Amino acid sequence: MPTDVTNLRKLNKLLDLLPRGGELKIVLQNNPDPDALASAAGFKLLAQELSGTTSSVIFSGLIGRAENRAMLRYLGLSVSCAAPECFSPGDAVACLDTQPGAGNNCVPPDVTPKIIIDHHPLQDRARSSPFTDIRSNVGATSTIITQYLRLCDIAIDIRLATALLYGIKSDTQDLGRDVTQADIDAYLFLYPLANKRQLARIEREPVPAVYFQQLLRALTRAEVYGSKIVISSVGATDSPDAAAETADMLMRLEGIEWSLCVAFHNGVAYVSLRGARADSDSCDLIRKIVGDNGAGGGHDQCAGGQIPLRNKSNAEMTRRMKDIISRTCEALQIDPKDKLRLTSMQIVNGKAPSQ
Ligand SMILES: [Mn+2]
Repeated sequence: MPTDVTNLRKLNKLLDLLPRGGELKIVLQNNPDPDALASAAGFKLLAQELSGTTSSVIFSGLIGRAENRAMLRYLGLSVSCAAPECFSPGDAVACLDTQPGAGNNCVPPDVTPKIIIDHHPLQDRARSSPFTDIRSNVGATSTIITQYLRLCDIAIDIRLATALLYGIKSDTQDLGRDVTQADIDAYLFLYPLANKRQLARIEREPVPAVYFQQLLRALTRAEVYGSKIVISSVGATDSPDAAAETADMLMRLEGIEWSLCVAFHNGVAYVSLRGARADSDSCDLIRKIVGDNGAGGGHDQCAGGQIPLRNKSNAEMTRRMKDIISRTCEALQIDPKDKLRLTSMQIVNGKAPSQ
């Protein structure tokens, strides 16, 4: 049980801000992942127990990944899709696993959230919120939420424990990426409370045929630039999460330092970037790649960006992909002509050969 004084002080401030017996809108990132969904369920319980606050969980986009839908089903958390018009100026809003200004949530520009709990780098717009607990070094928002629940001695049932455990597990790739002692402590606390058999089922949730078709497309298109980075695109998809999933998978290619994958969904290019080394600074690289065209952020080994498209045409997607590749090569000082298609590469001594 952590007796962290900072957490206690923050908890007192949180108590002042939660609408007592009132309503709270919990806003997550667009297309939320397991960390965001588990954090929402945990914070909803915290607000209910502390102040009798009733929370609704909202986001834009969809829950694409089969595993995430399975987790939500098991968790029994009701969520709804938000449009900007469902916010009123007087609303009590809490942002979890995202912040205003991050470019990946539906908080309108004129709404200041009362509460922000996140583990992504601080955004300027977040500074005007009365309560912020933003710890960019922590591996998952679920870790922070678990700390609050423990601090308040609130019982975490088997479903919530399983979800929070999965949130930490998936954001840190089984405690192997962007992880701190706080994540490990939360993980070890949750582990005995969680349903491991159910978690294994969630992680092996059946996927539709289109999943494999998309995968084939991404593998066929994958190219290694300068023996350093593998870049691919899943093309137009119903599941923007496919970019992150494919970037994770391509990161396993031996000999490379980076992996990047793009998914085009509903007029937006979703860019996922992964770095092999613990000090990769993916956050800096994604910002260089996205530039002024959109928004991006993340951690050392894992980052993401969103770039709005001018239209949904194939020509626009091709143009955007070319721009992403040229910006990436420029940032990494690679000659864009120094490239090899993944499917025709020969592996020499376990390393991706250069041309
Ligand atoms: Mn997260």
